[in-house]
Amino acid sequence: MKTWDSHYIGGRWIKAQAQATFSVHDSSTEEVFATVPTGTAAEAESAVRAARAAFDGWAALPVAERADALDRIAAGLKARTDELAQTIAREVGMPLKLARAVQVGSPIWNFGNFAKLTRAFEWQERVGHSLVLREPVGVVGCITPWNFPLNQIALKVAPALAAGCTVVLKPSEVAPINALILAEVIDEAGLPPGVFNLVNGSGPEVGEVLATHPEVDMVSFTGSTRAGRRVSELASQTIKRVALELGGKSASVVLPDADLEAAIKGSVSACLLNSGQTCSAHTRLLVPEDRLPEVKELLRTAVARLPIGPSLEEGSKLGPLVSAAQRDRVLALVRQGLAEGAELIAGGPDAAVPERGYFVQPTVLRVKPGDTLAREEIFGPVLVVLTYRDEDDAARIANDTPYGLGGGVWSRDEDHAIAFARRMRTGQVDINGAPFNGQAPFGGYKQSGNGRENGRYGLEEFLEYKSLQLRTAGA
Ligand code: TXE
Repeated sequence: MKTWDSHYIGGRWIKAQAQATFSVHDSSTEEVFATVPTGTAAEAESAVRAARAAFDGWAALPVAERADALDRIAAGLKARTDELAQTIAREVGMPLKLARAVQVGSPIWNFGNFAKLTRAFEWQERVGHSLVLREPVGVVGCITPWNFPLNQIALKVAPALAAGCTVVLKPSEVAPINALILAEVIDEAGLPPGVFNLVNGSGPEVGEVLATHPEVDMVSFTGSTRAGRRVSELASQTIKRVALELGGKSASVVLPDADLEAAIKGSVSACLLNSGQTCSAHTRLLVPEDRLPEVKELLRTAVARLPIGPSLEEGSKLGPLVSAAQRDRVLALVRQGLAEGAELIAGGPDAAVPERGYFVQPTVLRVKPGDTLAREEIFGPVLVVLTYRDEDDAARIANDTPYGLGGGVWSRDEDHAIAFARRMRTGQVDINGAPFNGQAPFGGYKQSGNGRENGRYGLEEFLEYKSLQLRTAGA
């Protein structure tokens, strides 16, 4: 077991004040494999001061130097790919091979991509007699969750640093080790002291300092709607900028002219990636009423192709959930749904699972609009099926949720699918299972959040506009 006892503040590893620690569990074995310190409000304060002190210098650096620093971080992460993949597979439970590609490959790519985007970015433009400048927003507090822990950090820290902001990161207390490895990589990359700071700790203790502190200009949060609402309320006192990436209840809509087999297979994968612990997972499947019997058969076949197992075992397609609390929450919701009359199609809360590890069998249920399971984010390997009469009905059901993060549309006619996608009140729609695009904006409508991450859109989140009015009009 590894004991981490320090925070990274002002370019140095500073021994934690408190004795208390968070235990980090291997979600496949339930064993504690590391501990991290629980940071204090004073430590969060000191990290904010360090970030503030470093801001002017970092913001004034030539863009190319900041971009080079991001490239060094990408290279440092790449060199530690095996260790990071093992760590995240144990923390989160995602099968190792997939964790290597998704949980480690994506953050490396994102650090490199933000380096490129920064070099190519138009930092100023003429508008009539004005010169419009883009400048960093200032000190940024980043609060991140456990489901894609390093990538969610990368999507904030990389563009913030690229923009010229300085950062205080508070990662999830459930999956914090990958962030400590990142801090070691950043330390080796030789950034000026205070540009990047890491304080582990709880949301209420460390996170809330970042949300309230007057010297923090922006807070970028990913996590639950509950915590996001709290962060927003606290941040409003100092009118700081708030970016929120929250929950979802995204619909995969199978139109009547879709290739049904491909649509069901693709929808099941888009729901169950990371055992359903993905904010943009397609967790509601909408199918034409008269196709339901075929759909049920196809669903059973698709789910049977995804055996659960320990994350470090070859052959596991789905791992456990991240924690006992998360497993219990998911099982309780499914039981509530069954008590309300949901029909079980596959899996279920009583299906056999390995003795050790926070496992839940992938579960498919038929529900009706308005049911708890049709509306609440479950955040586990649970797909609910809803039927529709016609496309107006499908559009109404697809939009009948407080969220609007992801979604999918399936049709043999791409124009038909695009026309339907335009009716969906959501930030991303995958047509016929098309893959994720790291350059395209990612973020939510409605209660799924505010702001966008990924690519150029993600970089612009961390920038202010400044207009200079000139006498030399049009020059
Ligand atoms: O998230 P929390 P939890 C959803 C999903 C899941 C549920 C609970 O439905 O089942 O949330 O997960 C920090 N001030 N998502 O409880 O608590 C916290 O320390 C400041 C969706 O683990 O929101 C952590 O760093 N910060 C989601 C981060 O918020 C606070 C990913 C997320 O933890 C805080 C994760 C506070 N008062 C969960 N309270 C997604 N959108 O991908 C907590 N935090």
